[in-house]
Amino acid sequence: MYRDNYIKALRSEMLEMVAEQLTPVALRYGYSDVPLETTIKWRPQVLVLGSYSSGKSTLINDFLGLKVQATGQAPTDDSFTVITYDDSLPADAPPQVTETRDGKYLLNDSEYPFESLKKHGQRFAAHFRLKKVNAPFLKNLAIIDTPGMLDSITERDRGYDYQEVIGDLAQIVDLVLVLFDPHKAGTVREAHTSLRETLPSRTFEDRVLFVLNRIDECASMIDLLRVYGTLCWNLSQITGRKDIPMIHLTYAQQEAEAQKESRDLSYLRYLENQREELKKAVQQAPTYRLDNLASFVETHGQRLAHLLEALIAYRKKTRRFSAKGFLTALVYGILAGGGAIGLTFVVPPLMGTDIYLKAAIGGGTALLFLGLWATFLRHLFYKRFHRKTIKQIDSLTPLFNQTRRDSWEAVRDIVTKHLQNTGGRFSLREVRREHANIAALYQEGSKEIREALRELANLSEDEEAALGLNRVQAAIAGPAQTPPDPATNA
Ligand SMILES: Nc1nc2c(ncn2[C@@H]2O[C@H](COP(=O)(O)OP(=O)(O)OP(=O)(O)O)[C@@H](O)[C@H]2O)c(=O)[nH]1
Ligand SMILES: [Mg+2]
Repeated sequence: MYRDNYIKALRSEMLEMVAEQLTPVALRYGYSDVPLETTIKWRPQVLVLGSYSSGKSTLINDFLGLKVQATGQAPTDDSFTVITYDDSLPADAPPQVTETRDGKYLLNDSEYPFESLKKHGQRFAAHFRLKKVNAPFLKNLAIIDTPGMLDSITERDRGYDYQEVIGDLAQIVDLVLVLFDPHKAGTVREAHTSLRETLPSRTFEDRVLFVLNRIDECASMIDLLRVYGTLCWNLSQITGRKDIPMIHLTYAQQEAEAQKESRDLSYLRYLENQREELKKAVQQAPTYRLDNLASFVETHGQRLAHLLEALIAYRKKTRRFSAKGFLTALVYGILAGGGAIGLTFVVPPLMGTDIYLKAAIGGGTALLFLGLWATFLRHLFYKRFHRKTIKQIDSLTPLFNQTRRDSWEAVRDIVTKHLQNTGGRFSLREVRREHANIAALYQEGSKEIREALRELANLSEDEEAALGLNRVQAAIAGPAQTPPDPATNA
């Protein structure tokens, strides 16, 4: 109970952090159209991916203890189904589907985190739905069943971009199960690529569980080893890593039972069906959610800080440019004045004038030149400078490592747009203040959150409740010191 409360409190503190500190800045600069917390405020979610007929729906039905999803040998289900808990029935009511809602409702109700998927259009909306079930398995999480992956030629007939939808969902959810089956161990490549592109690389490996399902359909132990080997090889090609991620080996007990008579399944004796283990891992989704939230704060904090840093760098550059421009104008003004005085000594009608008039002519010419610069030339040069800086926008920020390059990639166009829209005129003080807040949040705040999460994993329940929360509350109360202005490095 302590643990649950602790997780809940930690979660709401982090949401508050996002809503109060990141969202206002994200909305102001066009970093996001909707409040950032929209996608993370709902319950923890698990996304189930895999090729068609790999047993996704059967596995989900097993978890729920109820046949909620249709199953079948051919590609059976071409919809995304969010399955969530309904607590409106008495605790002893038998598990059942209590409500079904269509995609339109789901995409337009701000209670759910799916508003950002509206962009995938009508065809997608027609293949998206929600089911409420009173199965205890769903008490702390929702699970999303997906249409099976087909080969890429058939994919094009769907009428919406399947890879994009998977990518967007993967960003919202906390845990992704990728199911393979012995017949089609190689076809998940495309989904995996889009996952890799959309999940922050740091948490990618932790948030994906690989499952080799339907292992009861292998002809023998040797056949299973062959399939397992192929899958490992494919995964290492996809992840670019030599170490093999953990692969859960599972099968549906009832399906295996049904085949017992007709086939020799004796090799299964040597294998543990890891379904229960997988179920337990899936039920850890609320903990993954905390980790996901911490990454969310870090990633968006870092990107927003980078955005503001570039704006500060722009203003500093402008200031240097203006100072240089003024000095140059001054020098030219003095030269023009000097030139005018020189002329009074050689141009006949002025040759006889006294020294005061000569000085007045020189001073007047210098002032005239400065006036011309202030009213006309300065703006002309500034416009040129502004256009050139926007063209060479990368010069506003040092990109010394991959993280910097990634975050710049995410905000580069937003910075350009902001500079274009404002003509480079915005309050430097305001941007500096926002930058200091956000940099402190992602440097200090997220460190504290990570520490609290580590302690959550290590401590006994009582201690967790007492110590961890204090840490997080301290983190949220604000950082101890204002971080240095990173634009000085620029
Ligand atoms: N032998 C065996 N059959 C299975 C297993 N899991 C599922 N099946 C069967 O395989 C077929 C496909 O299962 P589904 O659960 O519908 O697969 P799916 O991944 O949801 O398929 P789509 O929704 O069409 O993408 C069904 O006929 C299931 O009964 C398993 O572990 N072993
Ligand atoms: Mg299915």
